[in-house]
Amino acid sequence: MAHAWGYAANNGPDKWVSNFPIADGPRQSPIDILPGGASYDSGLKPLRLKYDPSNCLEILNNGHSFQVTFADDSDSSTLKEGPISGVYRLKQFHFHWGASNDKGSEHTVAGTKYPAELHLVHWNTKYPSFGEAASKPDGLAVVGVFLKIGDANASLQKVLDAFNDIRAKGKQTSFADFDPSTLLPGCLDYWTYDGSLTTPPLLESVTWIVCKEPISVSCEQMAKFRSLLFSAEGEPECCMVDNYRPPQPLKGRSVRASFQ
Ligand code: SG4
Ligand code: ZN
Repeated sequence: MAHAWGYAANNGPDKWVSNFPIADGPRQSPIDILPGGASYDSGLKPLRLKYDPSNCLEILNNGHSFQVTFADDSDSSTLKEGPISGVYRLKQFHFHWGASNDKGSEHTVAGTKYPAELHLVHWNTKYPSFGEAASKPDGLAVVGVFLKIGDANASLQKVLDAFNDIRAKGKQTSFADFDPSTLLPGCLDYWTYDGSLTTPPLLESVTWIVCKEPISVSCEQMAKFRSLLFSAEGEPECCMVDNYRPPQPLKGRSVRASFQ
């Protein structure tokens, strides 16, 4: 991989292994979720999500995706229960999406790709910081939510309306008073498995919690995602699309379902 990692032919997911050998590791993400292969676990609790809109800080184009970041110096925005124990704090949320509506999600369900996938990233407060947690086997918990084409999503629109200020890589702007729970589906049934970050450094530290029920997004809203740029200001413009890693081998892991 001659250049920094990305999603192009010369630096994309197939090339990551040369700089990040864990790309071929035992618990890589995403995966293709086979609903028939997931085992119902009656011991899995409902997710307890508590988000404080006043923790929402800013929105940033990092050249791979855009993310909305949260103040994480107290336990005011947290994920508890579900498949995890202890308290995990919300750090940021971001999305992955396609150049067209037939692709874009990282996880797939029996081979079905959704046009986009939302990731809410949380870290285990038994560690002192996100940075320390990110390399521990139980350090992170990411809630994944699929987006499917349908009605326009009013909550998502608030996020998309900030895009004019973050079109290019490295741009950021304040983004206040947003409640990420407004992006969750009505039903919080989920699949869960042990996995990794889906981008370099691909650390095997993520308890994945993938919601069964998608949220809706309109075609016009998907077009807005595709108006962001991978490139920085002054560089040749390169649209931010297809910023997803394809499914990785399950390698004997179990996928559990919170629902029957
Ligand atoms: C996206 O590139 C985010 O913008 C990254 O956030 C994130 O990295 C990366 O995806 C991997 O996260 O839930 N898809 S994922 O496994 O959260 C981290 C930042 O660069 C470390 C902060
Ligand atoms: Zn992600």
